[in-house]
Amino acid sequence: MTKTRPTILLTGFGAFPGIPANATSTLVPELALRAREEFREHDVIDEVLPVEWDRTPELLDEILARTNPIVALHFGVTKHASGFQIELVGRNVCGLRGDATGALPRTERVIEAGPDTIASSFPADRIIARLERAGIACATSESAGTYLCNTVLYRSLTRAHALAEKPMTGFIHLPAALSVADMLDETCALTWDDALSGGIEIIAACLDKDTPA
Ligand code: PCA
Repeated sequence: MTKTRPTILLTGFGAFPGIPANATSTLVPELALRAREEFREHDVIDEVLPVEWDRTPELLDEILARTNPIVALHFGVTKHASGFQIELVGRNVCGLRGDATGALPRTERVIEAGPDTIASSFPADRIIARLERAGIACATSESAGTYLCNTVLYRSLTRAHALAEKPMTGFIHLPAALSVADMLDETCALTWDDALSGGIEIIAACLDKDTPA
C-alpha cells in the first residue's frame, strides 16, 4: 500500500472585473514552491481558481475531494485590506455582482440548506500572533464579502465541518494593490516578500511548527 503524505492545499484566484491581474494567481504558486522546501514531510498542492459563479464551486469541491488536505488555505485580494486579512467567518450569501464572464449568481445562498454563517477552522489567534511577531501587517475580519472569495470559504468550511478530522480551513485576503513590482502605496503595507514569508508563517501556524530561520 502506498503511504500518502499529509497534504497542504493552497488556492488563489484569477482575474475578475476591476482586477485584471490578481496577485494571488502568481503568489500562490510561488508560495507553494517555498512551502515544499519548508515543509518537506507534506505534499503541497496549489491551484488557481476562476472567478465564476457557475464553475468555481464545483471545481473547488472536486479539488478538495481529490486532495483531501489537512490544511486548506484559500487566498484572494480585496481593496479593503492593506495587510493580511484573516477571515474568521464564511457567510451563506451570494452578492449580485458579475463574475469574470459577466454572469450573476443563480442563487442568493451558497448552499441552500446551509447555516447562515460558519466559523473558520484555522487557528486565527496563532496566525495573527506569528504574523505580528514577524512584523507583518495583519488583521482579522468577520466578513469576507459576498463574492466568490466568501463562496469558496463557505463551501470549503462546509466540507471541513462535516469531516471527523476537520482540515484547518480558512481564507486570507491580501491587498488588491499587492504586486511583484513592490509598488507600495497607502493601500498596500506588504512587499511581495512579506506576502511570501507571511504565507509561510500562516502555514507554520496551522501545523504549529517553528518557521526555520
Ligand atoms: N477576490 C474576490 C474574488 C477573487 C478575489 O481575489 C473576492 O474578494 O471575493
